[in-house]
Amino acid sequence: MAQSSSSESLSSISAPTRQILALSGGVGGAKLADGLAQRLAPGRLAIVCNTGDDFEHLGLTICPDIDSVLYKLAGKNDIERGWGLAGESWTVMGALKKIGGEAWFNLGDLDLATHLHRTHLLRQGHSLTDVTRELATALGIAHAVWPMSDDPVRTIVKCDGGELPFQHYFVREQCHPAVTGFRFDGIDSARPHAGMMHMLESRSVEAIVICPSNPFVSVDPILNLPGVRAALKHCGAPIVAVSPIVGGQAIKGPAAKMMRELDMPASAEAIARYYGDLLDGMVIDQLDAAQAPAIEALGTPVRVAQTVMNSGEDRCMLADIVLSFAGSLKKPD
Ligand code: FO1
Repeated sequence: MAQSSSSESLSSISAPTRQILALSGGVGGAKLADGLAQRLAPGRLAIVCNTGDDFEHLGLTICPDIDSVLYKLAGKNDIERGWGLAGESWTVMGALKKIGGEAWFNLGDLDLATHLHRTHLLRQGHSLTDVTRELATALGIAHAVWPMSDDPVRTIVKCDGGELPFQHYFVREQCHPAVTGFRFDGIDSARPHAGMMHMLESRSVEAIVICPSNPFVSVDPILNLPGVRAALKHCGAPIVAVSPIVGGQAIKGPAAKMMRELDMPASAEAIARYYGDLLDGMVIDQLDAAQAPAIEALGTPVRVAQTVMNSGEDRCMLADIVLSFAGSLKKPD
């Protein structure tokens, strides 16, 4: 027995497993997060989710970007809609509408269980991290899925006509208003997720993957948390972003429209410029291969690949490409 315990103790002091940190928001983020989760064992991957889209609605705390990752990794997400659960029904929403309740934000009957349980646990004082872990475990997910912070951060979209909370812009107004900028309420006092900061500060992170998510409303809320940019800069691991813009379009969501409204070309090159020297590499789609030289001229190495993910195989292929690209960019220790 002693022997096994000493050998166990020996193995336990071996070099800590270096992890991949994925920053995710929206549908595109969840897809690549799923590909990475298929390829990496639970101890090798941590997925940090944007919580700027979260909001209190009908007395419930709604966390769309966390749920997109949870449902995707559990294989229960609705492919068509890109959010929510497959096999959903809308009985409660129909009844709510009949009695004059707010029905602009569609909460499916199955999805409501998530919001009811999460809200109940949060009201009991559990952290969003613990609640997310409980939901992940219940969904059979072993990978670490973390909120970017346990403190509330709320994305406010500045438009010509004033400011809108994110879901009002995205769902109620269907992204029609022209954007002029963004604000993240609560971000100055929000503490970045402790697990993420530990990975970055202990240099136990092997690479950081910025998933193909909207840079303004899915990635910036994470990057702008106090101390995150500095921790990323000094963590010694390569940072690779996958362009969310393919052929001048966002695969899903308002990223391209927002870029045009912010006087930026809706291009992979403009995304590279936007992230600037934060990136050690960028993966762009084959459709945008002609932009590779201009991006490399910025000092950002490029890998051209199929970044559009329409299947589990696509998600794993892109994950493989991103991981091998990051490995080739390893920074000198
Ligand atoms: N998006 C919509 O376009 N319409 C909806 O009614 C809607 C409801 C909804 C409910 C729960 C949830 O987790 C997500 C939901 N989404 C809806 C998507 C959500 O607005 C976006 O996924 C993110 O906030 C942006 O990626």
